[in-house]
Amino acid sequence: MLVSDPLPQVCVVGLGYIGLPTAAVLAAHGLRVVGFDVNPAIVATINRGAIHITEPELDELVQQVIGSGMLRATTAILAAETFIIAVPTPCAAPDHRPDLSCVDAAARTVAGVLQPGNLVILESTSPVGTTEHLADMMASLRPDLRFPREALAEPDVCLAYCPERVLPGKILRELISNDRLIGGLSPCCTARAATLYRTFVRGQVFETNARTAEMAKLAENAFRDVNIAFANELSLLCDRLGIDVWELIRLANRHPRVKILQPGPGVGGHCVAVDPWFLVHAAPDCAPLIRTAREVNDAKPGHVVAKIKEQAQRFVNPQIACLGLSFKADVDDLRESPAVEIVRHLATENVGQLLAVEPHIDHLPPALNGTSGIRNVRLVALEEAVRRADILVLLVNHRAFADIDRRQLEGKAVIDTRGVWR
Ligand code: SAJ
Repeated sequence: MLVSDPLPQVCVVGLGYIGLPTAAVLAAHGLRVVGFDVNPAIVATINRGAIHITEPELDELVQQVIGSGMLRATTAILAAETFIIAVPTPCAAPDHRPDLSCVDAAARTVAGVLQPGNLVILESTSPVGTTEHLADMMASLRPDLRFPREALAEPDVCLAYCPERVLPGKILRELISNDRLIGGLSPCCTARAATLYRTFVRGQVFETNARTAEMAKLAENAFRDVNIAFANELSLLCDRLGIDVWELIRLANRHPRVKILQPGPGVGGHCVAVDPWFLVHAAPDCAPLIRTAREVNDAKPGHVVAKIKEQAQRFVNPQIACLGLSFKADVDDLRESPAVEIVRHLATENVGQLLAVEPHIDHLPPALNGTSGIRNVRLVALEEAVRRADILVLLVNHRAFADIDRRQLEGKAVIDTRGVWR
């Protein structure tokens, strides 16, 4: 950056599934944006106008805002007017404790360049109290600045929590159209953050406090998890009672106040499968339902494995085609994917020859290749897998799989965990 360059209006910290689209959308709305990431390969890719993730229309937008100079990426943190922190907050094994190390590292990095008048926004899904924790941390790193604690009317630095709520696959659309919750550590923090989001959000912007906004994000994903657990539990009951769960749900949903979600091979991704644990961890005695839902959904891959093994007994060294590895339809994201867990389980137990099909990737993830000692999984094209398979397992409802000519399934054992081929 040249000394004469104006201060970026926004610095987005973390250029992943949320940070990069957010940075690009802000830049497309006329703000000077710099994106910071610790990964030099990601930064180089973005500065070439390319992207490192799969998300519809994101490549064109990034190319456009990099080309216009409104967005650039860096591995060196720069001063800016506003910082948006969008880094991962996984939960750590074995007790699902929230892992805030990336948020803490981001806050330390930002603290080093803070100036009076700055606004810091946390978007990462976080346990209740994290925004207050960041204010405490930054205050101890920057005793020269006043942070918004103890009802300070005009702090030097404002802090707010503004959860992202976008659905992978529809991120660019939902970033703009979804309602947003803005929870500042004080009313003036809330107002400042709300003004920023109103520059690009066409949904409503609701103002609240940081703790409520943090909890709302966790409640939304726990709500979805509990509802999917209900559908998954119904699928087990239906299997036992000889009923087609997909027909059952279709018919039950004809009731005006019933809207049952879809069962599947389990719940994956870095959000719905993780965030409810933040609530359980905060107060285990208050959250038995949320915990049980997590356990029901986490047990689902095991039920699918048991079904496949039952079918496999009919063959000598069967060829098993596993269609889909991502955590849900039409995305390339394999994080916390129940499909990967199922294939890995089959591979570890040497249940036949495994033919994995995943149109969104070029090579198998470490969990399924020689890196983890697994040698009986091959990534193959859909046609080859379908042709060779004795057992066909549909794990992800990718569009490409729905269109398979049903005659190709004839004579094969079929396990359709998503109800696509009914
Ligand atoms: N799933 C089912 N049955 C269903 C719906 C989903 O088995 O009826 C499974 C999916 O296959 C997947 C998992 O649940 O494995 C999660 O998928 P999802 O589409 O429900 O959610 P995510 O993880 O892609 O995005 C969620 C969204 N949260 C809610 O819908 C409440 C999104 O709005 C959030 O922004 C995102 O989490 C996040 O980042 O927190």
